[in-house]
Amino acid sequence: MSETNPAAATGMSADAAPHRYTAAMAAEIEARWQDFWDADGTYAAPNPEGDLAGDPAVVARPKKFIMDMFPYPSGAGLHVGHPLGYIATDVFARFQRMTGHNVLHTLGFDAFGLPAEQHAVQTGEHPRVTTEAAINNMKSQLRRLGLGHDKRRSFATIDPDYYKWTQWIFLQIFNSWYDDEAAKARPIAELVAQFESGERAVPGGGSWDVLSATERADVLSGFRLAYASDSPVNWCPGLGTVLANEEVTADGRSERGNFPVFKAKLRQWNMRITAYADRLLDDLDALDWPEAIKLQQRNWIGRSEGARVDFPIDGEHITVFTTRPDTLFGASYMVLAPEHPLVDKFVPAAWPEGTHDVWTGGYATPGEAVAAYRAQAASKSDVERQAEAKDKTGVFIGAYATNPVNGEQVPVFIADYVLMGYGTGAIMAVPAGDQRDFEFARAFELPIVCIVEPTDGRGTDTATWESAFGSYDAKIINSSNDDISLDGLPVAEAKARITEWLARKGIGEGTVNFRLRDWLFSRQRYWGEPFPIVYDEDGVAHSLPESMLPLELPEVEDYSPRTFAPDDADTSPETPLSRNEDWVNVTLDLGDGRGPRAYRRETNTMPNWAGSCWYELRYLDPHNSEQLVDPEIERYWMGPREGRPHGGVDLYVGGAEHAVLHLLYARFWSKVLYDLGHVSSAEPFHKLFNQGMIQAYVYRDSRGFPVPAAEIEERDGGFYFEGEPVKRELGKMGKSLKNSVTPEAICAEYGADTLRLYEMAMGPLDVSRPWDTRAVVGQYRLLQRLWRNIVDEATGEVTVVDTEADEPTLRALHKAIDGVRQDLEGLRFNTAIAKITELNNHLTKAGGALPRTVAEGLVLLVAPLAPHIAEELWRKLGHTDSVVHQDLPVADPAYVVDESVTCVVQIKGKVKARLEVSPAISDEELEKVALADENVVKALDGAGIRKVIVRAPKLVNIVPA
Ligand code: ANZ
Repeated sequence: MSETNPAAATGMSADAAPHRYTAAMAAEIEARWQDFWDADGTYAAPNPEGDLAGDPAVVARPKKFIMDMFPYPSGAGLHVGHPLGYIATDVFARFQRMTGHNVLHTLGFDAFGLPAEQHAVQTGEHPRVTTEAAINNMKSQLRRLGLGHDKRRSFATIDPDYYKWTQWIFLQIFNSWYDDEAAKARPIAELVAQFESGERAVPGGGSWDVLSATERADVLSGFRLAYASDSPVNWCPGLGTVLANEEVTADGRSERGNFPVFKAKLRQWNMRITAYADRLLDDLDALDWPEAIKLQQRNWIGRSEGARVDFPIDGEHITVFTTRPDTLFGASYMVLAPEHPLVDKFVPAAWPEGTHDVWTGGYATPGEAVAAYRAQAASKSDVERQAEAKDKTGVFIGAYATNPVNGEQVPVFIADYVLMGYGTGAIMAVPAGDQRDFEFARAFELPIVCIVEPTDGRGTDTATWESAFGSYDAKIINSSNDDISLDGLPVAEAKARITEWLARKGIGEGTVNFRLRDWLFSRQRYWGEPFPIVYDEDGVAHSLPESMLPLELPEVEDYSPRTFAPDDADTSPETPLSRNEDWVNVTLDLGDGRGPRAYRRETNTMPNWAGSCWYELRYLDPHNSEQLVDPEIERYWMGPREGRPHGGVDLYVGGAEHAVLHLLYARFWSKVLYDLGHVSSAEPFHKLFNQGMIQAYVYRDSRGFPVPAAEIEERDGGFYFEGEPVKRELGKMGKSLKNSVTPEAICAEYGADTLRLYEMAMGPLDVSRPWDTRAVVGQYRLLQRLWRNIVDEATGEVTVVDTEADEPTLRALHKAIDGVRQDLEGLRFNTAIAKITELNNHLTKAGGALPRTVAEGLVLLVAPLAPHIAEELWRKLGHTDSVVHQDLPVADPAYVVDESVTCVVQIKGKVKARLEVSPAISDEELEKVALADENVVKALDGAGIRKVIVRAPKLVNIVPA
């Protein structure tokens, strides 16, 4: 695949140097050590107890739990972009092992997923078959990279032994409720006990014992952390399933596959993640995550402080949510979401006297106008409805409400810019302060009352305004009644005062509103975890007892979900599981004292996110058949420590695309398990790091089609394919852009150690970088020089001597040790490699046989990055135990500090400053340092410079102009 033959590239024939480090030798060394590590269990991390318990001395060390976001086993296999993060965590894990830690590092597979299922729909082949083949292929690809995984701890989410516990956790969530007072989840049985004893009033009134089983189930459903409900959901006909809000893109399409998404009313399972909104926000503070990801989570959760205010209408009231109760005196109309349930109640038979023409939409009656507008709104996604730039539409419903602060009659509209799913689904419109209201008011010729004194000089005559005015620094005006005045107050104070007034009058209260919605948790798919839920003849949902888990997926003939018409309320999607009557209809004894009965199984499956919501816990205790995880083992690996109050994985590396999906869901499950006492960690991942992407050049012909990148010729700065010029751009790596490079190809050409070094040397880990196959050879040469510094290429014998190293070599060695340690700790692998390269070059230049201590130091430094060659050299140096568990050397500070010399800086012959500089400093560098010195700048006092005479490292003489 590459033009360069590495043996030829070094200018010597293989015969002259039979023991040169070549691709063939790398292949042999790497395979041999990989076999050894597997057989020896070199990477087995001992647990404090259980079947993976091991050496207590190792367990006594500080622990490090280092994880990758586990991969979906794609049928296409890995290209060189995929392992970037896996190599990084492996280097870090090796470094931690060599600095006294008990390191848990392994990798499993997130294996339920759409691609295998779509393949099954098309071909009838069981998704398990394709998925397992893909897992095996990926395992062998990963093995070739020499990753130090504890393979005893690997699993796939599709293993029934694993999803048994996913189902078990679902039941924990189903069987619990959120106690707001205690601010935590509790078993639902404790809520039932409160209803029974009367300690808690039954919602809707009445006593618990007179309720029927169905009525009780309905009440509990309103509390359970997992509940089924009929609600408008995101229905994606293209995927044949409903989707969570997190899976719908900003332009209202499916994140996967980019299909349009519609709203449909369906009975679905939800997770009450909203109960945890505050804790999900608050606990972010103590996590060591990139600020950008924290911000995305904060925005997604979207906490808004404001007030609910009641607007009287026809002896009832409409409650609005506003973040600006201070603007109440400027509320000149109201808007309800078209779907708002109260609308129908207030729509009169005829338009009131004097109704403005533009308010009616041209309809003869309010009823017709409302019906027509609703139909129009239903066909749009939330995003389309909220789009900033669009013209505001709506209709008057024919009724007026009363503004509670000034008694004014305000017309009530429905308009699609108000969403049912946010706040109360109703707003008070303040056109002077809110741009959407302003545009609406202009379109519908509604009054715009100025209630904030503009600070931008536009004046208070709103007729001349071109937009709403919003500023928290401005003062409130035109806002008083007999009882309260906000005039002259700044916004924050006015908010506080009016909120207090509303509460006192019983017409409103301060409230916090969240953007976060409950998590839609069921899918109409085959290839997911079945719900451990059955329904009795009354439709009441029951949990399966733990003894019936795992509930395995049945064999089916047809994997496709059957779609339905989203606008037809009588149809519903037919799930692949529902066609299996034998599996669906069962007689079971649930052990609840009711004896064997007929039940119908839930036929939806869980979303793909379920398996990744808790997998870190299973790595800890993967074979436990009695418990999800032994609490003592969990506490050891995940429990809170100094500086990490919520516990969690010590390092979690993965792509930034999971900011609100996986990372939010996993945090939520952790908190439920924590509340229920199953784990000691309330957060799954203490430190998160997002690696950059490996990009690749895409070459396109004159028609814009990608052409194979491997066959491009470069000459005179241009690129050619079959003689024709092509254009080069940066893009993703992959089959469709014909620019994939496989790790196997690079391993065959240079070896896995070279590939590892190259990926780590390409740049800082969090930055995206273009792959360049031609540059890989640079790291290969580094390893060849390393080898040659220790091994005689003619005889294969080590050349080290048992003499003391000279001073410059000791300095070079200890500086490298010091720098590499710091860089590896800080995940700066590229600069660590630069320091090793520098040391290696120093040794090459110095010539002669290396002192043993220097050779060993060098090998140990290389070991985390290029473990195979390091293991080989370590053994050649006479050691009988693996390099993997050696201690990384510690730098002797005496050799690390730079010797420095004092440089005198003179201006017009007078000494103005003395600088401590490196003896090796260049004239240019020294001039820069001298001119930037504070005392020099002061002495020059702005005068120009005629001439600078530099005699590095001791003297700088400045002649001012
Ligand atoms: C009056 C007002 C005056 C408002 C003003 C804003 C500025 P966030 O910050 O996102 O929470 N709103 C409330 N519920 C809504 C819904 N269901 N659909 C669309 N808009 C809704 O925004 C809260 C503000 O968005 C609320 O405060 C309300 O408008 C609007 F100068 O009330 B405001």
